Amino acid sequence: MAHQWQGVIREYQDRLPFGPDDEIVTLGEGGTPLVHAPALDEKTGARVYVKVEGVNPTGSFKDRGMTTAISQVLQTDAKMVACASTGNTSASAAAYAVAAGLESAVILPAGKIAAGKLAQAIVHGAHLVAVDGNFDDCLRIARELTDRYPVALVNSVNPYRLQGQKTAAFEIVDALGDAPDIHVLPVGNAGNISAYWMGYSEYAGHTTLASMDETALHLPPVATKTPQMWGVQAWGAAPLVLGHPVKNPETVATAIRIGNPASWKFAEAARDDSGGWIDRVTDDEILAAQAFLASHVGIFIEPGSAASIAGLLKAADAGKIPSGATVVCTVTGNGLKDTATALSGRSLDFTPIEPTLEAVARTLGL
Ligand code: AN7
Repeated sequence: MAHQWQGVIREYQDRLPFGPDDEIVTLGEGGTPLVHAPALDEKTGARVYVKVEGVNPTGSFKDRGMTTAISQVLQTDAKMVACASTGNTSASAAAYAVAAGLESAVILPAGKIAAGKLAQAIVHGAHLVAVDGNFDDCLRIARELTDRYPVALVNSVNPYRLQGQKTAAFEIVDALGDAPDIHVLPVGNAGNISAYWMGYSEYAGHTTLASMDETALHLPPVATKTPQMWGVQAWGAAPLVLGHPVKNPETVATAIRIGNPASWKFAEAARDDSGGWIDRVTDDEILAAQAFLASHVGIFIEPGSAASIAGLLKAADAGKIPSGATVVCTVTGNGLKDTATALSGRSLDFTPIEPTLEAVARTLGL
């Protein structure tokens, strides 16, 4: 029978705080590929899958949480949504606001947003505010703004965001038949690691700090276990590794350039309750991992996403990956959002040659 994927709210409605008659806003998010990556098996001795979130409608995992957050806003009087963002949240909020018939305001750290993400906010008609500060400053302002004015906050401190994002864990268990042994993902504001842990836990029949009581646990368990959660931060933006906020976070991976994560407590609980850890990787390791996935697996991801692959490879080098373990790495955003970083440091020669077969063949060394 013909079936088109209905977006995460309809696909997982019995596990989300929406009824069948509630009006919802969706762009068809979720249902993303879980790709087996033999090149990563070879590097790690495990069986490694990559959850490719860059194929979501706006090119990142944020869409899973935006369908739920914006659908909940429809139940209120708010006519405008707002968020602080390192880029992907603003792209997603702007797009889903369009679909909902709402206005959007995005508060961004000036000069630190990848070009593709900025273009998305602009073409979707967001009110753009560039602040002379970092993401943490922007989030403080977004919280104050939405406290003071009739504007709804759609950052991941809005609990509906994590509700939507937990569906990625459901999809992985549905695809593999059970939870993996290890789940690796990049950590910035720490919402996603908290959401995955919630999803895995609810599928195994228990709740977490981030669960919303009325929705969790009225269904039989689907998974027999939960994975260890391994989080990866950028070296210069690693508050959860250091155990204290970082005042001036810096990394080439602008998506995760965050010094004081909002979901700090949830992320620590995900780490500790799952028996996992949170580590950090250097910018060089991030860029090498991005290049490796592009050239050995065939998936082009943004630098922030590459933190998970870099963390996996670092753990493999340290002998931390049990042989034969099933490992899932979430790659959170599409490489096309930030081509400048992907191409920097490469020597490219685009000098045109004569328009003949001979000249082309000679150039190809054939
Ligand atoms: C590609 O868009 O915080 O730990 O404002 O864009 O849940 O914050 C983005 C974060 C990982 C980190 N990968 O996730 C924003 C924003 C990509 C991201 C993260 C982000 P969280």
